[in-house]
Amino acid sequence: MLIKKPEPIRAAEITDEQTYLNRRTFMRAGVLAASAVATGALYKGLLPPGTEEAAGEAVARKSVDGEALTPYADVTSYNNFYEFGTDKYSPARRARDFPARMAAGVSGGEPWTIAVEGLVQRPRTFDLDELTRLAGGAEERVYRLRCVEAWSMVIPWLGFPLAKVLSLVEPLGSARYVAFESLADPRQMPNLRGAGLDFPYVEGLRLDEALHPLTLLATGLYGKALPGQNGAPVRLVVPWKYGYKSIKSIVRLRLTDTQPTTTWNLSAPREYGFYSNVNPEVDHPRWSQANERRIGELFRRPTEMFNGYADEVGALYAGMNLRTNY
Ligand SMILES: Nc1nc2c(c(=O)[nH]1)N[C@H]1C(S)=C(S)[C@@H](COP(=O)(O)O)O[C@H]1N2
Ligand SMILES: [Mo]
Repeated sequence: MLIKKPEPIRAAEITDEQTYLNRRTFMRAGVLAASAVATGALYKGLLPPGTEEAAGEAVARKSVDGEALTPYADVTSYNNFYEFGTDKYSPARRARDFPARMAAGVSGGEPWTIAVEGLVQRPRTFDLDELTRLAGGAEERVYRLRCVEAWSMVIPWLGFPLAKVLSLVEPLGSARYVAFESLADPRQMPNLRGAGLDFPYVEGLRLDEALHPLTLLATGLYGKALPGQNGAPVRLVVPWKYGYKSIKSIVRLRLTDTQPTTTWNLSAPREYGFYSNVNPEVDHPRWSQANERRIGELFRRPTEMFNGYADEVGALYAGMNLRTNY
């Protein structure tokens, strides 16, 4: 996998997270400056006025505001990935060698590709390495991830803005949404029949959400390639929405003019809406969303509107009723 930032990748071969943090302190200023510049250049004209600048700054600020990273061991052992099991610990056991199996050709074995199709000028299937290169390489982004089950983590992702991918295929004027689809391969995934969900896992974003500079296609975390349990080799990360929007092991993107079906909305429409914005004021029908358990911490903390990204993304929902559009 081609990644633009050779130095931190090597640094992170060291699994010790404190060492990683120390190295990171030296790296991040330069990396973030570079990403802010790239972001500014790319999104001119695609976003409502004001959003672009706010988002560029956000990337830098949210990455350096001093919140402790969730330890690597927790990020990679406490997961939701129903295709590999419905409890938190099965994915780490059952998906750990998923990327290696794919690469070795034991089952599947072809290089990972993502098809980008639908309402676009240039539909295309990308090899993931090629896509990473065309997107300008992977950069580091530290984001909070807030699961709908009221726990959260802080994760240093490696990835590139989804907007870069969309610009490569040139969305048509009629495109209003992006639909995402995960791999659903019974040779790879042991729990496609046991989860009580329809697979492939599908998700969706409004086009302006998909184009927002915070929306990331992640190929790594803690400076390393994504472990299977975290959605290898490529997954979405939408930090202001509940974790289930961040669909794993993506094989297809489709630009549409109608709102895409989403797995959790299909399974329990009253509990999981299309928007799924983190909102402490709108409780899940069966539990409160007012606070959360940060994995590794003792005391619960209050949940923030849009998971703390309100300054950057609030404008996307101006005038919308966030109780009915949950
Ligand atoms: N394909 C797929 N993607 C998925 C899921 C899943 O079960 N299948 N679970 C979601 C949920 S509920 C959460 S909270 C996040 C968890 O990501 P993490 O394990 O990397 O923390 O992945 C999301 N993406
Ligand atoms: Mo979740």
